[in-house]
Amino acid sequence: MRVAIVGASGAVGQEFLRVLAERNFPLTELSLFGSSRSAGSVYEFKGEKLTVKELKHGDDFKPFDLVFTSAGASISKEFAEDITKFGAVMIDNSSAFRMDTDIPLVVPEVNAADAKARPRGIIANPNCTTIQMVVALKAIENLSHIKRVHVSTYQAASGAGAAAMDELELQYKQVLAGEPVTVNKFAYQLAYNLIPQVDVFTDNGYTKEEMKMYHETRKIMHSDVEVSATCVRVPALRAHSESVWLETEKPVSVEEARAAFAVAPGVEIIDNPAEKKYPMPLFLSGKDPVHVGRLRKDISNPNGLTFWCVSDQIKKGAALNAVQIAEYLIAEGDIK
Ligand code: 11C
Repeated sequence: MRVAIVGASGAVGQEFLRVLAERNFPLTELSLFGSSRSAGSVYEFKGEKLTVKELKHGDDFKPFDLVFTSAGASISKEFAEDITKFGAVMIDNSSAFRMDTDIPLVVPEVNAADAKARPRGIIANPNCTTIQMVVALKAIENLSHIKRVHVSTYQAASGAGAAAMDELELQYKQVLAGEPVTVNKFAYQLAYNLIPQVDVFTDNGYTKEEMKMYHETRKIMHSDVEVSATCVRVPALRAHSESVWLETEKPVSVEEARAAFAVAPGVEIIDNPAEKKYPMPLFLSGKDPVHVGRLRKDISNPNGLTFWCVSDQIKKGAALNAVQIAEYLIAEGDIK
């Protein structure tokens, strides 16, 4: 398996290197591509030094079977043809193609088989907030159809990239030193603050991030579920958290939901209020699962359940999900 990563210097690109090594992904060759700025950077993979090549139009992707892209939607659109024209499967972490009807949008725990029908050779990786929510929702959907979801997200700085994480750390230092605070990556200072806006606003008053949660959840789950999201940037570093209220067609008890989460692929329960055990982003960065806790009956709705979940945004929210899609295709013998 000859593999390439496009956007290798970014936070997700770097996570691809770690995840591929950690999972001993069956590759025979790994090449890194990036912008002219990151070309020449050297990264280590399993003891070998790899130099980032500049991403250019042409035939550079001819040797590859599989290409992970994470360099933003405009780069994905611009280079999709170059990447796929010789038969490579492109697993794209950007929002470029997610809602195109001929592009599968895949979370392996939910709709792995969708990855098989890819007329353009492209599979889209969903938005990080959607990925963790649908992994958890699937467990409940198996018990009774979910009609409605209300969700508030608590999104770490990592969602805006490595430079945003650096800026958050810098802001804390600057505030404590009484210095002027650097604000580049978000509309406002994030340190000691919460910002109830992720991405730009759309005409209906929701942000693009919130509308991604609506549309992507329906596409991945093949569902008419109604989703109303409020997405908030919080001063956590790299794991996103979500508060989820859902309404099922038939009532589902907490015991049934807990039993479903216990066996759900990709889910780990951390839920013992008596011992103050619940998922928290500080302690779950770098972990694979979607962690679910604070599970309880919604006292305002007999068909309602509510829970809290936390997952590493760069890992399951991006690189790990993409690698799991590739692993699925390999297991199915569906990649050349
Ligand atoms: C954030 N969820 O936390 C965003 C980042 O559509 O892939 C990922 C945006 C996307 O800022």
